[in-house]
Amino acid sequence: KFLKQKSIGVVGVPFSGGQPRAGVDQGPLKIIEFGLLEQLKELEWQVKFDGHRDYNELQPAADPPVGKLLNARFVSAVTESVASSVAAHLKEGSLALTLGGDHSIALGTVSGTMSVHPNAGLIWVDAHADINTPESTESGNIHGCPVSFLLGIAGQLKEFSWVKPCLTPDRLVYIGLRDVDAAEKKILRENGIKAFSMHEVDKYGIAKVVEMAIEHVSPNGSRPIHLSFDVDALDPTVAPSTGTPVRGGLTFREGHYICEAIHETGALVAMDLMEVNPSLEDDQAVFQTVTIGCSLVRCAVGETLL
Ligand code: HAR
Ligand code: MN
Ligand code: MN
Ligand code: MN
Repeated sequence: KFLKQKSIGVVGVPFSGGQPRAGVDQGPLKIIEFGLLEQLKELEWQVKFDGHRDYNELQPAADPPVGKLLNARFVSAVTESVASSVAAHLKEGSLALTLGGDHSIALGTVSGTMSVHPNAGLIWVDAHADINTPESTESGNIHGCPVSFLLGIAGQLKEFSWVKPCLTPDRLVYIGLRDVDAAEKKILRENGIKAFSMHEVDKYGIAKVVEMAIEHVSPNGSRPIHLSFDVDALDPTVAPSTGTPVRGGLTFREGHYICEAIHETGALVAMDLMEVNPSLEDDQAVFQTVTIGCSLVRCAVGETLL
């Protein structure tokens, strides 16, 4: 519907500067090593991948905290570059798939999507709301903040002068939340942002939740959809290798169902797969996490059970 061809542009972002745990930068390399690109080709997608860019060349010589924010200049430079990579794929009419890396990268991916599809809806699947502002963040980790920047409720920082508020609260919906800071709850409430926490998943079931989520951001697939999937939305028993696991998450099937249902809208234009950290937990856990990451992507682009 919004794509010109059955083609996927893959953006690998080996970057961890939005949070303190090393290893999440190895996520994209591992995911591709596990064969994701071949799997996509088997699903009859044309795949464009130019190799992993070395984002370390964008690291500034000095990057002292900006207020509480850590690595602000580095995050800004990387996400600006990611935004243009995503936009380039979308302009060609391809689906943009971004592999993280930490979730600060979504500041770039969503900005890129909105620059090409200004009315796109954003479905944010995560244990966390990632909507802290530079003022409200307690950790200073920018992976907890990208949504506030996108909404323009963060206040302009000169280090992020390239960022344009490109998202409105009515085009944003969350699924999977269960670890939301008090300040974030206030932001969600004050901006009337639709959020389906694990409580709603329990209450209505995943099928109803996804239906309501899609209806909110893209009724009948009428608006392009950007899916930003943080693997920590999944329960740590199914996706253990991630930096901030939280108990009580989505099951294996619930995670896949979200991707399958979004595929069925025919409106998906961009997807992020974020926060896979192959240096956490044992080999078996890493295998499980990377494998599920690959299968979530496949379902989002049309793999079916039958
Ligand atoms: N809310 C906390 C903070 O702002 C924790 C943030 C998130 N961790 C993530 N993002 N993995 O989804 O620091
Ligand atoms: Mn996140
Ligand atoms: Mn998270
Ligand atoms: Mn927390």
